[in-house]
Amino acid sequence: MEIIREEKNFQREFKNPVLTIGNFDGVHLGHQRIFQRVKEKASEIGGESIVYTFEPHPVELLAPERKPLLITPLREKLRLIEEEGIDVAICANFSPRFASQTPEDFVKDILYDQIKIRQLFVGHDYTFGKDRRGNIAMLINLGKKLGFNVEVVEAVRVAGAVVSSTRIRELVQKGEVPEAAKMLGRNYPLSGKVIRGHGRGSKQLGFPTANLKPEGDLFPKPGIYATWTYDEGRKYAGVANLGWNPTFHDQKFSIEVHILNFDRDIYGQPLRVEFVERLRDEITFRGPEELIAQIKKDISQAKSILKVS
Ligand code: ADP
Ligand code: RBF
Ligand code: MG
Repeated sequence: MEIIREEKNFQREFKNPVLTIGNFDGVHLGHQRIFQRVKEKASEIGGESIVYTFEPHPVELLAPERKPLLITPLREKLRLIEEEGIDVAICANFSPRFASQTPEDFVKDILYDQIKIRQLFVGHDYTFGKDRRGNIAMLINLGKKLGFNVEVVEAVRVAGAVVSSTRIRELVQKGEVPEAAKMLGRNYPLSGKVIRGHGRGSKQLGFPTANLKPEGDLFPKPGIYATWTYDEGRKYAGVANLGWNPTFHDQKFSIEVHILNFDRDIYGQPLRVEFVERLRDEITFRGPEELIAQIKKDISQAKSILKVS
């Protein structure tokens, strides 16, 4: 996939561009359906499939008090869009200058004159621009006036509920990670490098935990989870703890994973942890013995959830 980081003056012409526009945070099942339509259309007319997205998330600039925690940091989002089989991702810098364009000017100057779209796909609830003035009706009208076709892709539902980035954020923050996974089409992950803690996991408890410095800022509800951890392309079952280690009066919030059947020094390495199911809240135990007994129970519960022995 080609990644273009400018919004204007593209270095080349696009061949029969079929484009969709949006934030696509999470690249969830609804987004995936839109990308499939774009790809189908592109292959039908021998054109290029293009996803036009923004960085940072427009709401961050337009209404900072409502700034969403991202499901997918930019790098992860682009990787997932590439996995969908899209040819080109255009990532426009959503600056104050960019935001000051009217929706009509943006569509005419950039999408129509510069990129020369003739086919546009949008999600069922797509809005853009200040006060959400850019909407589907406006796009359809502009399309008729300028000469491009707009197709609206219907919502995907999971157990009757419309799949949306907002809903997925809520589910993650409530610890309902299996429900989030059903909407995402994959488990909710956190990626980051392994950092140093107090060294207590291995020395005092016999359960070393890789402490993660996460890339994103959308965390599952604090507590204990069954997880899959990816290290150098290999997948390991495990148990993660998100919280403050109250038994040891730690002040700092930490994200730690004990990886099963694993014994390696991985300080400084990148790790990806997927949250499969929440087991319980963090508890203040009277001492390490009680905590150790509980961790053993957590591990056996996680094994049964992950179907490993
Ligand atoms: P810290 O407080 O620095 O996190 P720990 O005592 O929790 O120290 O040990 C964690 C470190 O041990 C990890 O960062 C990793 O390098 C190593 N390690 C070895 N085996 C495991 C395992 N099974 N799960 C997690 N980390 C492990
Ligand atoms: N610490 C707590 O204070 N309360 C807990 O309930 C708790 N549960 C944990 C469950 C698992 C599976 C793991 C791996 C750790 C847990 N911890 C808990 C964190 C523990 O205090 C921490 O890993 C060590 O202090 C080392 O950082
Ligand atoms: Mg640790």
